[in-house]
Amino acid sequence: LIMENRLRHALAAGEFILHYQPLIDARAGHVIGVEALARWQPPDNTIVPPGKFIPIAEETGLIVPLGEWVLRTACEQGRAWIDTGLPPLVMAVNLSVRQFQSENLVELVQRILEETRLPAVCLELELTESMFMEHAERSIETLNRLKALGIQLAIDDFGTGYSSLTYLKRFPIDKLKIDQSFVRGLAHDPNDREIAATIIAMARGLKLGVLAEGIESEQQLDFLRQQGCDYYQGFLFHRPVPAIELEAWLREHS
Ligand code: G
Ligand code: G
Ligand code: MN
Ligand code: NA
Repeated sequence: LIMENRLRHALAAGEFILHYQPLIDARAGHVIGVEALARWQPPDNTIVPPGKFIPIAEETGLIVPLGEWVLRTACEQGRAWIDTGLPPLVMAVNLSVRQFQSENLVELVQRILEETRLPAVCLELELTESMFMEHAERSIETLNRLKALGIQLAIDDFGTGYSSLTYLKRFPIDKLKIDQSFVRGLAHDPNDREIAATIIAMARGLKLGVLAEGIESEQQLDFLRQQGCDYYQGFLFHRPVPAIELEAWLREHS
């Protein structure tokens, strides 16, 4: 309860910030977008990672106003970058289970796109497999309505959930993001190599884009390149940083 009140106060006081991490096109080598990642910066100037507050926000329902703030702020930033003359970048935003299941998600996304004037094609929502475990039919309907807005849909942490793969053919998904737990072992773990290679081949077969997260080394990158992975993300390219710290880099790499 103390934490809930602190988070509620933090949202009202503007203590949440977004960091942005580049997404890289494997063939062209340039940046194609960024992922927005929430951080909490209390007045003592420490930075609290999302693992410490997203679960609590999710339990208490505060994720709904917080998620709306994240979505609006990310879309505003995407628009601001276009207005400074950068090419349109993908703005990838994480959704929580509760946000995905909320009644007015589609209307909210539509309203924020209109208010911020971010082209719909620039917005990519990151979903997780766990969102589809219950209420599959309702999930399909929500996803179809989101797609009808013109946005992109990605599955985050792919391979770590417990859901069946049937949703890949039934749901309007654009991209798979291979979880970083598989990327970590690519240089030395034959199982991780097999899993990553299989996800990439399956994505190609299903005509889905595929991105590898958490790339930290050249060895990991070499393997992913050999397998034909479409997009990269990880500290090897850039850490998540505030918008202001990324702008020059985006200009140089787009
Ligand atoms: O940035 P970091 O690696 O610490 O993020 C940890 C986790 O927090 C990731 O799984 C990421 O998806 C999640 N996360 C980051 N920002 C947000 C957000 O704005 N909303 C939701 N729902 N999850 C987020
Ligand atoms: O679950 P999700 O994909 O949203 O989580 C993204 C998280 O991964 C972010 O919190 C980000 O800080 C973290 N991250 C991004 N790149 C790397 C990386 O190369 N190595 C590690 N360890 N974490 C990373
Ligand atoms: Mn993510
Ligand atoms: Na992930």
